[in-house]
Amino acid sequence: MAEIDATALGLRAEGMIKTLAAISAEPDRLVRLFLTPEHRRAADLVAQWMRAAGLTVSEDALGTVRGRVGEGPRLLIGSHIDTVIDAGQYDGPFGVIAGILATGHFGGKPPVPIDVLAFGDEEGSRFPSTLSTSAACVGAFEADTLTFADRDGVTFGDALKAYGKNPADIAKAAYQPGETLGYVEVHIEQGPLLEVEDQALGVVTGIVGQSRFRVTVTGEAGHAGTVPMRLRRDALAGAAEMTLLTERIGRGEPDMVATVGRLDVSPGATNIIPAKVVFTVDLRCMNDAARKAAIEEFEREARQIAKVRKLDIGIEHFHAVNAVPCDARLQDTLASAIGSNNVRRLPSGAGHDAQMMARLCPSAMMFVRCKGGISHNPAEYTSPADMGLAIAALIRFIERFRAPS
Ligand code: HGY
Ligand code: MN
Ligand code: MN
Repeated sequence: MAEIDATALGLRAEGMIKTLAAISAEPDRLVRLFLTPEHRRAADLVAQWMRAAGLTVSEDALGTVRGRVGEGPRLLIGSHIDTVIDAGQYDGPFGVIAGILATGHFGGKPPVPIDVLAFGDEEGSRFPSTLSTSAACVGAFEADTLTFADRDGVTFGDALKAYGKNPADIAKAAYQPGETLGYVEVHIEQGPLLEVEDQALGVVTGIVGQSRFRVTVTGEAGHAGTVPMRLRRDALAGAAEMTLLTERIGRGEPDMVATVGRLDVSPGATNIIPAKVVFTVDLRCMNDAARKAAIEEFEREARQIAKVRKLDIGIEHFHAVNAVPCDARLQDTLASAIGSNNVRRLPSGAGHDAQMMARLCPSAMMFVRCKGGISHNPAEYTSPADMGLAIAALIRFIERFRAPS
């Protein structure tokens, strides 16, 4: 087996991260959304890297780039190349780059057939969908997703056709039973634990369940100077109270988080009482029952706030995924590949394609330390040394990987 030069691998990964990060819709911040020209350019670059690593490249009906080596049931290694708005450079891309470099280490003859997958819609930054491309791989793509529209009113289906794909082919993207042996994803931790505990790598025990929904609050526009406070139906004041309700609910459970990440006000003028507010809620918890109870609590209390303020309220759920435990056997293989005695095992508060892939085959994740735990932020960073250790551990994982009995 060829020697593993973790330092060289980390430096190669760093160069690839920088090259990919240059592909953005905007000059001053990293924005690379699903089915955009930037996605196309990034997919072409990743395909080029896959071919250079000795992989045979294809693309499925949702644009996932697949690099294949070997025949027969296979190990899947993947992550995503789409980003959030004003993103960091490592969230997603590092997992794809690690998969390519680790698979390429075997010079076309890995001990197990492998597909490296570059998913395009993990973040859900363009359409109100998320994990749609990995959903297609597991045969769980929901057709109504094709009707979802982006901020410009372009539907998922139209964007897919403009990208050169045929929605009628989506079903063919699904791996068939028996085709896959397991899925592994390498990802930055996006949290502070590994850094605080001075661990470069960790093994993920489970991925949090999450719900995303949109709240529309409707009041009445009015003159900011002439309408007395007691006679107002101020949609933003109501939404603000609901935002604090969201925060209170998130604080209510030890491992729950709840976030209002986006809020649009109309008509949005200084001297007009806001008539309508649309905001999103992202609510997560490892305990699915607690998450569902929290949503019921939010809906009940938000409706009460609307009633008292004589506002109308609409709540539309657009994403829900249950918490997923990572496969115990693959966790152990990852821990042995990492090698140190007390490998840190930790849950993921971020969602990942691994959550969806677990519907298809045993799935696991390895985390790599990131600076300050910062992510979804251009300050996101992980060192070439840590990336090299992660890729070396992934290589040893591939060597140690055994098909489920
Ligand atoms: O939001 C998430 O958890 C992931 O980064 N998409
Ligand atoms: Mn990610
Ligand atoms: Mn992310």
